[in-house]
Amino acid sequence: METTLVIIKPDAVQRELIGPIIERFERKGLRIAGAKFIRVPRDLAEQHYAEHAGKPFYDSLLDFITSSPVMVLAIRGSRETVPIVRKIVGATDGAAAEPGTIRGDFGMSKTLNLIHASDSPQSAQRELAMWFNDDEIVDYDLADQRWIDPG
Ligand code: FUP
Repeated sequence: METTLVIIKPDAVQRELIGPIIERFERKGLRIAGAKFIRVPRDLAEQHYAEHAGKPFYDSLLDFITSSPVMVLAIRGSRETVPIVRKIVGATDGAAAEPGTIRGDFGMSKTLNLIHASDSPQSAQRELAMWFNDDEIVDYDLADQRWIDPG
């Protein structure tokens, strides 16, 4: 089992795309292991985007992610969840992202790019710990798991 962090960003919330985005993960056979709808505190945004500190887009990135509520998700699958979710999300810039991906289908901006997904298992662990307490991640089986990935 592998779990990753997804953030449905302010632009997707404002454009009422929470449902269509979550549907893509559910249809793939991934499950929601944690979910919260919050306005992002500035210090958490700084911690989350620490690797981008000093880059030209950093301040506007913080302004954007704190500008309106976000939906934070822990998404869990039987294996390779991090790369699977990154494929479903698509390339950073919506203009370049492949059709069929979330960013490719719903957006065309590099900044307002709808969604964040952890880029490695290490990042996923770090980011899940940043956004969720242990007791906010729920472990359970999907009833149809044996029809999704029997292993
Ligand atoms: P991604 O892993 O696809 O979410 O993208 P990055 O980690 O490279 O970038 C993190 C966020 O910074 C992106 F979601 C959007 C923002 N960004 C910009 O606004 N401008 C850029 O040139 C690059 C990234």
